[in-house]
Amino acid sequence: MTELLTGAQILRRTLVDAGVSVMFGYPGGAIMPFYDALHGGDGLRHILVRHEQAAAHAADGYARAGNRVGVCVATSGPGATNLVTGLATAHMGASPVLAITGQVARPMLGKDAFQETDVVGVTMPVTKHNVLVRDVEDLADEVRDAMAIAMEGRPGPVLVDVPKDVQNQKAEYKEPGAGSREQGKTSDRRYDDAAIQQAARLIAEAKRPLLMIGRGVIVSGAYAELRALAERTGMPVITTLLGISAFPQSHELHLGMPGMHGEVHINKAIQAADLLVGIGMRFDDRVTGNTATFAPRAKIVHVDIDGAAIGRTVRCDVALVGDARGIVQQLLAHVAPRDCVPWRQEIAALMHQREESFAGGLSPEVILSALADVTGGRCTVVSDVGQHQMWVAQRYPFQRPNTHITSGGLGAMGFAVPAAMGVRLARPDEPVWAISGDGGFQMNMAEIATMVQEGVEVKLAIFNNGYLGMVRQWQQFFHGGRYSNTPIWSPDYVKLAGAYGIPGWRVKKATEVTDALREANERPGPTLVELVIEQEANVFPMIVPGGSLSEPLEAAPAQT
Ligand SMILES: Cc1ncc(C[n+]2csc(CCOP(=O)(O)OP(=O)(O)O)c2C)c(N)n1
Repeated sequence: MTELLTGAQILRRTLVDAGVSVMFGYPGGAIMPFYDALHGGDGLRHILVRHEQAAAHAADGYARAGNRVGVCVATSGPGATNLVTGLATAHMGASPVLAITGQVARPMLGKDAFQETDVVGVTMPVTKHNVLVRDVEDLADEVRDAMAIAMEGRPGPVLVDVPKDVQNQKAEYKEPGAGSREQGKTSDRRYDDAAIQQAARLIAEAKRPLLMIGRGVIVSGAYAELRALAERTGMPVITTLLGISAFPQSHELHLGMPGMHGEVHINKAIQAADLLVGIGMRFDDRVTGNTATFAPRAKIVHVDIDGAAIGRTVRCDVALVGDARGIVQQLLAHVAPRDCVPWRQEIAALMHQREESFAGGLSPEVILSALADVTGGRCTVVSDVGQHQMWVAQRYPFQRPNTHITSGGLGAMGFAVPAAMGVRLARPDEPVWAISGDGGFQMNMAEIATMVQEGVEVKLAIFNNGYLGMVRQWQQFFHGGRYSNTPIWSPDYVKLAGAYGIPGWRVKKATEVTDALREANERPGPTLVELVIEQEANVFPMIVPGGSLSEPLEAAPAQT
């Protein structure tokens, strides 16, 4: 006789059979049958976070670091709505997250029942797919389909909403059938040959070509292919914020980050280029500045798995829709060896030393080079949102693939601390550093308790400038220096660490940085380092929002 399981037990079995071993969540009334099914079992570890937003960010970090589905769980109503920022972050960051939410029982649906929120409605614009499961017979296949959708094409978040009575209904558990969607990439596919040849011709003819690569290269694992393409053609490589660590930073062809906080010679190169080959990136406004003046001399070849991204913000001369790895492989067969030495020399001549605004104090440069030294580059850096995020992107010498993780698309403050927990669980063998500002850190610092309770070893660094720094910088530059609600008080972070029972250090001088970071890196368990930096330091260079890449600011503009 086949054994009948409850919906909750089926949900658990489905996840385990799909290879899920860790998930992040928070219980509540409408999801209690599922939590009951988790009790005492093994093979599926549940990390109890302190806020559902953290569960979604942690699942996102896990997904990005592990290139697989990250799972988060919440109850109905407030539990589910607390996931929204995390889902939106995963949506913009192309990260495969599965959210499972409890829902009120079917007879209560639509009756404004206690903790009833139409979460399918609320999350529709921030998920790739979402579904309310009304019949336990469909539950396992809905979860499997959702997981496959999360991974296929441009990855993204999905949500499965399960009414409480469906969790209690009984049904037979059906093993994954032949009918369910296939997971996996399609790198043996053939792409549009004519477009590939046209792209190869443009690459051969261009005098000033540039490769611009984004997170799509990381998602498709196209590191070797990209490197081969760059080395065969001599094209300099620009990595977008989300493309950082898709190409070794120290490689002679690597230039750095473009756009709003890109180095001047990089943006000037874009403006002088006669060909841009964009791969796995979406030409967003932080990259292009004013699109009317962006790369005025360049033909654009755009490779992306998301057809909707092509032609959306900038013109496109050759469109290639598909997996970056497969397309670059195919392109390599048509690209003849060349070098771009005169062009590279031209770019090198545009480089100049920038005056730093750090008058002997603790500079991000000193901090980030010390971190690279003490970790020997063997770590993943998860950054939050703000000035510190830009300093990390500009200065940390990322060498290994997918070792830089940040909320680049949504720009959600509070991301780094919980996301780093997910990264660490996906990468238990290497240090994971969460770098936050004093503002973003205070958004999700409650997760230190999760780290302690669950033994998740995250290293926490706080760049404390006493301000919501990036907003203060904009107020200084564009709002007459009126610092409206950007000074921000912090608790004593060393005492805070003590309250959670973890070691903490406060660093004020450049000479103390290396020792503190080394100790924090080497001590087992979570550790915290507060770095007291100059309060009004600014991120340079800067393109004024909506301005042209040709007009960088390298010092604060005159007050308006
Ligand atoms: C959730 C959220 N709220 C508001 C913002 C707007 N914002 C962008 S950067 C920033 C300041 C960040 O301050 P802090 O965390 O101290 O980092 P810093 O810029 O000083 O390095 C703010 C408020 C945001 N990105 N995310």
